[in-house]
Amino acid sequence: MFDTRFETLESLEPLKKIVREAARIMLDAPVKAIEGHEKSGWGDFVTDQDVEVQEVLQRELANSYPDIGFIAEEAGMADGSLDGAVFIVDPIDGTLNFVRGRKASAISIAYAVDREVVAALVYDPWMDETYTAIKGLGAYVNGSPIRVSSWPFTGGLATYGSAIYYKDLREKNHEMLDLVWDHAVDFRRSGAASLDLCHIAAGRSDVYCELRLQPWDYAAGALIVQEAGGFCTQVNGQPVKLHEGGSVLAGGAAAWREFADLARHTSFYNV
Ligand code: LIP
Repeated sequence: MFDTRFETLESLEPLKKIVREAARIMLDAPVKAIEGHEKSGWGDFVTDQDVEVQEVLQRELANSYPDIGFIAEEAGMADGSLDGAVFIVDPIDGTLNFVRGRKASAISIAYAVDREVVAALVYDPWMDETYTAIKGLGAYVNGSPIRVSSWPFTGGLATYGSAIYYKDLREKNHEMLDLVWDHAVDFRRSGAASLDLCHIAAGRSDVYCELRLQPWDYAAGALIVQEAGGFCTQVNGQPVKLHEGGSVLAGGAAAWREFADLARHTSFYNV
């Protein structure tokens, strides 16, 4: 069943308003007062602001859309929570950047119906850039259409992510970086997957890979890339997973295909 709730770009305006209100918490937080508390291990942080932003989003979304479920990073994913219509939310994607005063973090909201994302919004409060997409209606930043680049992986600008707290992925990450080192013109590591994906969608970089993320990191960004004419899948080409975390590979057709073909011969292809 395709939900008609978000059928036009204008229908996203109430979401934008809610996100901008919540983002004030990030913008107004005096950096010295931001304390990161470790979650799953060294380097995986949550702040009071993550929880506060999430609480505002959950309250305001429930007020405006009482029949839509809510899944978020700091609340986890209960069984069955993906059934029907649901928001998949990362209240602050790029938390470690936020803790350290590095202005590379975003609020990410995906809207899924029957386990398919059909609308997406990522807000970068530092650049005041709102990325949006509705399935079949294209992708936009601040209302202007965006398209992925046509650069191939070889000679293109690569972006990647590698959460150091996943010690089991050490060798696979090194293998991924070797691939980047051998083919890309250069690489960047932002620390916020949702922004990495939006920059792919806007053609500001050409390919992005990260071996282990959570659905709230990429659910919105994946639709934005796809609606910008790109591909966003797991490294092995399978659709990204919403019920659990997994790898992410995104890019325009040329870069995505070249990276995926090269990755086929690596140990991280089916990570
Ligand atoms: C972050 C991701 C990033 C990844 C970090 C972290 P968070 O999400 O956006 O790409 O490399 O390790 O997982 O935890 O800041 O929401």
